[in-house]
Amino acid sequence: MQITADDGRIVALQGDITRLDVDVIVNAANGSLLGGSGVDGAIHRAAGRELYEECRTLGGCLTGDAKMTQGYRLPAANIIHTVGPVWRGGHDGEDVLLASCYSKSLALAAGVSASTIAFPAISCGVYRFPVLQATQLAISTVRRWQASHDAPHTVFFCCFTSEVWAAYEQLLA
Ligand code: AR6
Repeated sequence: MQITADDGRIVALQGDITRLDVDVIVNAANGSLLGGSGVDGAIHRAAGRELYEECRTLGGCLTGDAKMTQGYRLPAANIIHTVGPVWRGGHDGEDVLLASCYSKSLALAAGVSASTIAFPAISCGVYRFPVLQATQLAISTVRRWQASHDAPHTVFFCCFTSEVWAAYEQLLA
């Protein structure tokens, strides 16, 4: 199932991000960039050992920042690894940091002229960010980017849980 916004530049869909045939997928990583659980674990398993080897050369990543690697065994040519904020109640700059994950990832994707990019629900798993708030922030940050940039043309929000899917369904319907 998927929902496409009127202008065709935002699509929400259900599924496993490692299977998507897009130019770039985004990973919800941690500061070490050396792998973890959740979507991070799935991406490292699917891309293979070479991804880990490249990540070791990157020197980690700050919260709210993003770094790009090759996609290796994934259909996607590149992976952008971003580090979302841990939810600490909302008074610790979480909104600004999460928005930064989306905008920095979009800028890196534009830098390789990506036409399509897929995001997981950054910070909505282990990092416990409230799903509806994260979803609103993701859509508004992407819309702000798209208002002044042609690339990436289409942004996919890949929903792995029914809660995340329900939030996008509510906001895009
Ligand atoms: N495809 C798409 N989304 C997925 C997949 C998948 N294959 N697997 C899980 N998700 P999380 P975070 C969803 O915990 O909250 C890791 O250990 C998941 O259901 O992966 O940013 C990192 O190394 C949820 O909706 O990321 C960090 O230490 C969303 O992806 C930490 O977790 C994000 O959940 C990052 O925590």
